[in-house]
Amino acid sequence: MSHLLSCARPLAAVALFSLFAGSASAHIVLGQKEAQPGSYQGTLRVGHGCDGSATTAVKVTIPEGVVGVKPMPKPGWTVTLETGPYAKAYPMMHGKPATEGVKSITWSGGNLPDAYYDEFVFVSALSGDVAGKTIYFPVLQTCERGSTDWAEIPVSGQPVPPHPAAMLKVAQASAQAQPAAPVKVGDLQIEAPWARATPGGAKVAGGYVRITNTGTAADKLVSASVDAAGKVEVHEMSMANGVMTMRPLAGGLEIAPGQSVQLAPGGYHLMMMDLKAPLKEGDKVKGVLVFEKAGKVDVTFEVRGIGAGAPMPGGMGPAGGHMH
Ligand SMILES: [Cu+2]
Repeated sequence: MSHLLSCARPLAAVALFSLFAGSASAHIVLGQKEAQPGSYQGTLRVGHGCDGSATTAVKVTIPEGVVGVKPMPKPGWTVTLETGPYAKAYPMMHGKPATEGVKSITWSGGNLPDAYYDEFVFVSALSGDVAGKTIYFPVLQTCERGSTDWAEIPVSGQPVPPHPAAMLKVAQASAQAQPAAPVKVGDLQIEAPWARATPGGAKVAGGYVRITNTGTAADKLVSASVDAAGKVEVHEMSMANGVMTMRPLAGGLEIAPGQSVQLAPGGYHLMMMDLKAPLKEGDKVKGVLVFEKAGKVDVTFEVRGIGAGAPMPGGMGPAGGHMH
């Protein structure tokens, strides 16, 4: 940047600088902007002062629904808490419901020069009330000269305001907590369809479901499709030379009368291939299962975290091709 500035004419340099000042990296933000409901460590990143003046205090206001807040002490700074009643009682993992707690944390008395960067940390619990929501932590930054109130709430479809509050996107409560009702088609009952999340841009994902045949004749799962994948195959796992491998199931997966077949990690599964986008925990993936007799049935796969489901069977090595 200094190189750019030295080459640019003074007027252009000013324009360039204000552009940078308005960019996201210049705001006070939370280090982790997406979280699951439950425990959350908030790290406020302060990357500059107020128009060049050193930061001497940082006050964060805790939004409703964020409970059990505790600041991390910071050498050289004095921590002050403001507490008060919550709008309602929040059930806590341990002990009684929380009816009151920390409403704001102020770190003061320190000195963070404009040229330096620092982090201000607290732990908290994200209650079910904020699950699936985007919440905001207003931050008041006080400096040797002046202050900046990072309290503006962005409105979707509009440009980000100049001084936005720190944003946190809270995921929906986990899929396991709310199993979908079984779907019936003919004599078949389809339960708990789910798929594994694909962090790191994997192009394949495992899909799982429980199928019960309540009739008197066998049926077969012959094919499947999902909106999110170019192609879906029904796979089986098998041991070959001590290594777990998988292959498409020729002729489909039979569901005998009176039997349940559980597609699960390490066993039968739907191989979702050529994914159009990564599957993220909390997503819902619409698909269709096709049975020989019962016909087509619409299902919705709940996407769960990478760690979900049964552990991988022993011996499954790189020859397995993909993880599930
Ligand atoms: Cu497979």
